[in-house]
Amino acid sequence: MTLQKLTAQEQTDALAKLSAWSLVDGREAIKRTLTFKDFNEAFGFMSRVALYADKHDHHPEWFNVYNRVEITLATHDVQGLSIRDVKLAQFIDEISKQ
Ligand code: H2B
Repeated sequence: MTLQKLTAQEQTDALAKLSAWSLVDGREAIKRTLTFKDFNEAFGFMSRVALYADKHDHHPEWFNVYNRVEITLATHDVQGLSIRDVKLAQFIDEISKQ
């Protein structure tokens, strides 16, 4: 089955469980900012996300300054949100426990 864009209802249901994430203005994407103790912790986190992204062929858009990581998730292939974004967001929440 080809990758599907989430329906409006599926988006609402997914976001209800991803309380740290919010919709990006003017774009079908979700975002979250995480703050760590220092750069070492932030980059360790990014390394774990990078391994997940490589394995699942689904990659975050992100921006890092020292201990802060701003992450945007979207599925370019469907120009919106898909189950892959939900799974990546869940993984990020699990490993960061913030
Ligand atoms: N990451 C994200 N976030 N969205 C995509 O649509 C996507 C991706 N597509 N990683 C993958 C790579 C695709 O370009 C490759 C060819 O599988």
